Order: sequence, then C-alpha cells, then structure tokens
Amino acid sequence: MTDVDWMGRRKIRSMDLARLSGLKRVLQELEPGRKVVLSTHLNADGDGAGSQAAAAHWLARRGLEPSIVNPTPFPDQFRFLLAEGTGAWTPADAEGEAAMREADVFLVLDTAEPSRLGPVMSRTSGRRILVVDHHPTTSSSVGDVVVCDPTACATGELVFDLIHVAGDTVTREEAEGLYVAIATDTGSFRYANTTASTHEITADLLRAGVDPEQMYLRIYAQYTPAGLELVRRALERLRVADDIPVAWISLRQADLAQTGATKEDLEGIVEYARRIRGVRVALLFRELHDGTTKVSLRSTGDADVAAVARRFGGGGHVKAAGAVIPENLEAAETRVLQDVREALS
Ligand SMILES: [Mn+2]
Repeated sequence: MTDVDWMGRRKIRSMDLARLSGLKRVLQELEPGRKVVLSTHLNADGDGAGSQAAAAHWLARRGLEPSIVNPTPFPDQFRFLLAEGTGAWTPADAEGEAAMREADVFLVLDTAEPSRLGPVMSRTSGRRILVVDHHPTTSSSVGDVVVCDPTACATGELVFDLIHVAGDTVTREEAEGLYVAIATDTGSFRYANTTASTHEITADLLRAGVDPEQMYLRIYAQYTPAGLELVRRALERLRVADDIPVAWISLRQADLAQTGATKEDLEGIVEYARRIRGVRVALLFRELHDGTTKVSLRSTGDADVAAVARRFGGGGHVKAAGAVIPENLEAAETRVLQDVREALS
C-alpha cells in the first residue's frame, strides 16, 4: 500500500464529495497573509482545543496569521499543543480583543451555534465566518462557508482532511493536536463514532511522530487530589434506576467548592455511570451557580439522547448530548429521567 501517487504527491484520502468540496471552499478563504481568528465553543474540550492548536500551527506554516480567541479560557491541560509564543485568548484579554478587531476571517471549529460562541459571536459581524464542525446543523447555525459533517468522528478529522486537501502533510505538532481531538471525541477509539477512517487517520498521525503514551499521559493521567476527591463523591452519589437501564450522578456546587475540584475535573465523570453493565443511558446532573442544572447525557444503545436534550433547549450528538435546565437539581432529575424513560420505551 502506498500513500503517494506516481509523482510522489501525497494522495488525498478518499472522502465524501460534499466534504471535499466544502473543504476546498474553506481553503479558498485561507489565503496567505490573512489574519484568522480561530474559535470554538464555551468550555473547549479536547476536540475543540486540539483542532484549534493543529489549525493554528498549520495556518502559520502557510503564511497566515492565526490567533486563538475562545469564549472561555483555553484548557491548561492542552496548552502544550500550542506553538511557543502562541497565545490563546478570550474576549476579556486585550490581545484577544485586538485579534478579533483585526481579523479578516473567523474559523469556527466544533460548533456552529451562536449561543455556544458566547461573547466571540458579537465580534464576528462584518467578517466572513468559516465553520468546520461535526455536529448536526440547526436552524440557528451560523457560517458563510460551512463544512458540517456529522459522519466525522471529531472536528479533528475534518481539520486533518482540510490539511490534506491543501496538499500538505501534517507535522508532528499538528498531528498531536489532531490526535488529542480524535482520541478525546471517540473516548479513545471506543465510542460508536469510531470508524475505519478514524484509525486510518490516526495511523497517519502516529507516522507523523505522535507518541500515544505521551498523549495518554497528557489527556488522562491528569488526576489531582481534588479531582480524585470529586470522583469519590461522584461514586457516592451514583444511582441506578431499578426499573430502567439508567444510571446517574448528581453533583452540587458544594461538591466542587468543598473538594477544590474544577470544571475540568468533571470531564469523564459520567463514564462511571456509563460503565455499569446493562446501562443504556448515563447521566450527570450538575448544579450551576445560579441554581439551574446542567445535564450531560450519554447513550450506549439506540436511545437518542440528543432528542431528549433538545426538549430542554440543549443539543449534541445522538449518543452524547447536554442541556441546561432552569430547575433545581431534584426537579431537573425528575424531568429528565421521565423523558429518558420515554425515550427508552
Ligand atoms: Mn467534537
């Protein structure tokens, strides 16, 4: 098997024509010299942050001027992915504000929802907005040029394809960002969105120099004593329904405050519920500062948790979704469990 053609040019991975033509249109907007603001959704995850970091490395290499400006701070855990001297800002930083003011174009990754872009959204007016995302589009989705492909396991997959459509081969730095993106969004290649393509791309990332063990340590071996204390509490709060295959964990503000755990420490907590034998829907309820409740929903079977989330004004993927419910913890639990019960029946 060869991944170059007879002229030594790297082959473009075979991909869906709609994706290919969309990525070509995105590429047309990314001419050398342009100032690009890269943004992603509130509370960037590994896919958002990893895709941004990879895109920033790549755009700089192509002679553009990328800046990362997110509605909430870039995760500390993934700062190692950024080029030395590259900042990652929020609209509250002078550098972030300046980057948005001077931007020729915004490249929005891993979301197309204006509400999930927070204060970044209002700064895009009058600029071209490019969207590269793998969430299903909704009526409120934004973007002048949009590649939105829910068949992609992660936005990182689409950024990988974008780099290849441009005729470039990923560098190790870019590959590390894309590996973080893909590994986190597929639950380390275990979730239903993991495909042969996922592994083919990942093979290319390893060939580019990614060290999987180092990535594992960066992504997962990150417990702090406070984070572990939060896990202990989460396990105490874990409940399993006796009539339906549903398990859930509920955490209060006090659980974060008393343990000293951060929002990042909540990442992966819902997995403890998902990993119980026979459970088909796993939920994490979390009391927010204003007394409302955030719910994260995970499905391990056919149940469409995105449909449940949408009923509460949220959204997401069929098997991973979320919503903020304007009720206290107990009321939110009751309402969501009722809807999940119906979704399962
Ligand atoms: Mn994603």
